[in-house]
Amino acid sequence: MPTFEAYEGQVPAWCPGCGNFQILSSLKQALVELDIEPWEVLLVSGIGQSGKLPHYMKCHTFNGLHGRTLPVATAAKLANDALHVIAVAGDGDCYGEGGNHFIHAIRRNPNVTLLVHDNQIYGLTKGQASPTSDQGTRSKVQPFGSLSEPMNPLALAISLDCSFVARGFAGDPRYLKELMKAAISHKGFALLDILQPCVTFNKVNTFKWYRDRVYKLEEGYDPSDRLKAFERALEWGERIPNGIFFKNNRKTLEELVPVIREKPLVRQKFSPEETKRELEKFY
Ligand SMILES: Cc1ncc(C[n+]2csc(CCOP(=O)(O)OP(=O)(O)O)c2C)c(N)n1
Ligand code: SF4
Repeated sequence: MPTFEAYEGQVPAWCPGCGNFQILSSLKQALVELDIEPWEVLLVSGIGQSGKLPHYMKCHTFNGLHGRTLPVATAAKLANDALHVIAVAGDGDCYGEGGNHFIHAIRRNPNVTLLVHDNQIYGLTKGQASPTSDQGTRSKVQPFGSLSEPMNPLALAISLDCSFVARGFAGDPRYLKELMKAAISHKGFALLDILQPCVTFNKVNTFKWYRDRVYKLEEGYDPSDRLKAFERALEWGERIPNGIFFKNNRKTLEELVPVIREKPLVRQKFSPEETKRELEKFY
C-alpha cells in the first residue's frame, strides 16, 4: 500500500497561503487512495509556480520547457503505457505558451491526466495578465487593464469533444481530491482545471472570492450531454460551477497507433543495427 509520506519530495518554496499547497496535498492523497505506488507515476511539468510541483513529490518526474508539458506527457505515455502520466501546468503555461498543444492533445486523446493550476495570472513572473485573466485585470505591465477577452478552457475543451472535462477549487481539497481520482481513473485525455488563488499577485480572485461563488454541479447532472456541458461551462461570475462537466468514451491515442497497439515501445525489442540499416535507406 502506498503512503502519503512515500510521495513527499522537497520542501515547497511557494508563498505561505498559496493555493498550490492544497493541490499538492490533494494529489498525493488521491494517488494513495487509488492505491498507486510512486514508481507507477510520471509527473510532467513546464515552467512556473505550478511547474515546481513535481519537485515536491517523490515519483518519476520531468520538468521541461514552458508550455511544453503536453507533448512530453503524450510521448511518455506512448513509450510506456504502464505509467500513470500526469501533466501539471499553469494557466499561462497550458493555455498561453502551450495553447496549441492543449488543442491537439485533446484531439489526439492520449490517456494522460492534465491538472491546470488556474490562478488567472502569470505567477512566477510576478503577476502579468494570463489567458484566463478577466478583461480589465490591472498589473504592472497592463496598467490600463488587460484588453483581451478571457479564454474559457472548459468550453474550448468541450467544443473539441475532450474525453473528460472538470473543474475543482484549491479551497475545497476534499472534493478536489475526488475530482483528481476521477480524472486519473478516466481512460482518455482528462482536463481538470483547478481554481488556485495566488495570494501574492491576484488580489481579486482570492479564496473568499471563490468561496462566495463556487458551487458543485447538482446531483443528477448528466456529464454525457455535450450541449448542456457547454452551457454550464459558460457560467462564470456570480456563480461558478465545479465538478465533472463532460465525459465521453473515445479511443485513446495508444489504442490507435498501429506500432504500439499490441506492445508499448519500452517492451519492444530494440536493435541498434536494424535501426541503423533502416535509417540508411533514407541517406
Ligand atoms: C517560452 C517562454 N516564454 C516565457 C517564459 C517566461 N516565464 C517563465 S514562468 C512564466 C509565467 C508562468 O505563469 P503560469 O504558467 O500561469 O504559471 P504560474 O507561475 O502562475 O503557476 C513565464 C512567462 C519562459 N520561461 N519561456
Ligand atoms: S506568486 Fe502566487 S502562485 Fe506563486 S507561489 Fe506565490 S502565491 Fe503561489
